[in-house]
Amino acid sequence: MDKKIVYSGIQPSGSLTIGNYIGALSNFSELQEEYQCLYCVVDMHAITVQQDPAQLRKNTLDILALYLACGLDPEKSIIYIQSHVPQHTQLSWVLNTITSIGQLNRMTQFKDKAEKQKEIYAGLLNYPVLMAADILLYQTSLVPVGEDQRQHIELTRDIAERFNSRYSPTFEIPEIMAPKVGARVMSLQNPKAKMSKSDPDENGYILILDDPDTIRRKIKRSVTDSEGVIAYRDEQPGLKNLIEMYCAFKKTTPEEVVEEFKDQGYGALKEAVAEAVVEGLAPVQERFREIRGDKEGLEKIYQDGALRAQKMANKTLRKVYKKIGFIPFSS
Ligand code: AQP
Repeated sequence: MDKKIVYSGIQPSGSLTIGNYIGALSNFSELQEEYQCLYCVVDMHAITVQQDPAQLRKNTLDILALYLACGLDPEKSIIYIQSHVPQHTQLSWVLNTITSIGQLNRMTQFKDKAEKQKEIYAGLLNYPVLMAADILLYQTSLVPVGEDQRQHIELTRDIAERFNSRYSPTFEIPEIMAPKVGARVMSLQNPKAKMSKSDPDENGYILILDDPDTIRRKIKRSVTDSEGVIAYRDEQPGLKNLIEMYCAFKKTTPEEVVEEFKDQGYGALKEAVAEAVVEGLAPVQERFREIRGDKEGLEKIYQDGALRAQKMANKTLRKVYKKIGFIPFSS
């Protein structure tokens, strides 16, 4: 039997945070044995907010190198760059014609991002439709992403079901696969908002590539509360976030962390969290430096990945075009 398909992507809209790492990237490699995985750098998503071209190029290659540094194996997984596979935008156009504007307007991420823009462009509103195309093109069963993407996956399922019932079964209906711990890492400065790579306050996030002193400094400065009690509860969101970060890196549970630190102050917990993050990221950072320096090696991987992805994507796109009544064209 063919392996089930896993699909995920990360935007090169900045340098990756430990939110991206804990919520998504760190879970990718273990899926490679059981599933056929596709991991994409979604550069077309990134341009839904303005990007500096040189920075976009650098961020794209950085993410590719981070994929490999986190254990993705190009022999097992298809690793590629979204703009190298035109079928994503081709399918996205078709899906736009069966997606209601009302539904897109209700997307939380759209509302959050639109608030920060002087002018709102159509690409930002249509972002989730492109994401639906990314997923549906490959007949994906599972999408490993953070909790912030749940609404987009629900929309993807709606769109797929609409297409399937209007024409005939065409798309696999995908499911979200969010991690148990760390599905929503929060900002260190505002623990009610998610940690984001495009946060203008750099003390709000920790980058995967931050050096140890920066990591320690940011965690030391993180916002907690004045309760003075180590507990894992919603009323202490800053502390809750730190405990979850610790759990993600140390593979332990919040209850065990509370037990371990209950007689100590916030300072001791912060120090332990910082050391866990520094230690957890060190091997990834080391491998990243080696891989990022090998420009030709990276190029070979994304070229090969794009060809393999195009082949799979074309199969679905042909079916879709035929079902909606487009005249087949063979070049
Ligand atoms: N704070 C987070 N906690 C857990 N998971 C997270 N992810 C992002 N932030 C957190 C997960 O990372 C993957 C890649 O995300 P993305 O770059 O495609 O888009 P995003 O969710 O919009 O991430 P950012 O960091 O917030 O980017 P910007 O600031 O550019 O919008 C996804 O699986 C996501 O769930």
